[in-house]
Amino acid sequence: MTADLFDGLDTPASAREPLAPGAMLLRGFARPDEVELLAAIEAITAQAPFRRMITPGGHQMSVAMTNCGPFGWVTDRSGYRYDAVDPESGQPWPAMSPLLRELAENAAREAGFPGFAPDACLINRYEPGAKMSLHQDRDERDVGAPIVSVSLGLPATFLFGGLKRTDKAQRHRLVHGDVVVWGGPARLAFHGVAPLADGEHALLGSRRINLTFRRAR
Ligand code: MD3
Ligand code: FE
Repeated sequence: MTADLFDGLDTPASAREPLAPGAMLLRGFARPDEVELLAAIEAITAQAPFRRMITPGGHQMSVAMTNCGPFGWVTDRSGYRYDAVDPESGQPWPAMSPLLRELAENAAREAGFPGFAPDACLINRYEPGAKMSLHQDRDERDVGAPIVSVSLGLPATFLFGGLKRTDKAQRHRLVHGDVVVWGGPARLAFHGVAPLADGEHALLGSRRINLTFRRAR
């Protein structure tokens, strides 16, 4: 018999790290799909380019964003919302390809959320210095559904706090190919990303891209 690293699913148990109740890190889960994922992102951004949106408070975000799927997350002076239309083009967001959707569904299943059916994928691009302040994701109708995040490119320090903004945050390093499923009690936790450090990634250059798959409606 081989060592009991495999438990019958397709991720070795050793690569599955619980971060907190409801939050499961699947180290390197997206690595086998990296080339196809980057091609899919290229195709999406050709139709719906990355843009730095404006918060309701009037600040321009340091992270550039776009979306794919039936709904996309947007912010402007009037607030945060999910919209079926890209406000820059007036067109629907690019489709969520089966590769992307199945990656998210498979990760969610591994983390104990079978039947996850994302209808939105927010794509964030960080260049050195870009950050995301502590926030909660609560614009989705059903917060019983998890969020699946996929990290690509440069490593980032991810901040994971509690249900109150002032709760002390844990820090986790997320690297290329890591996937995290955020559900259950972790779903409404405050979280953010520390300013991206300079660096060079073999496939992405001096950038980090994060995809978050959501059930918006
Ligand atoms: C924990 N993005 O887009 S992904 C976001 O790396 C966002 O770009 C970060 O926070 C990024 O909203 C973090 C990890 C993540 C995403 C959603 C969560 C962690 C989460 C929702 C609830 C709890
Ligand atoms: Fe978030």
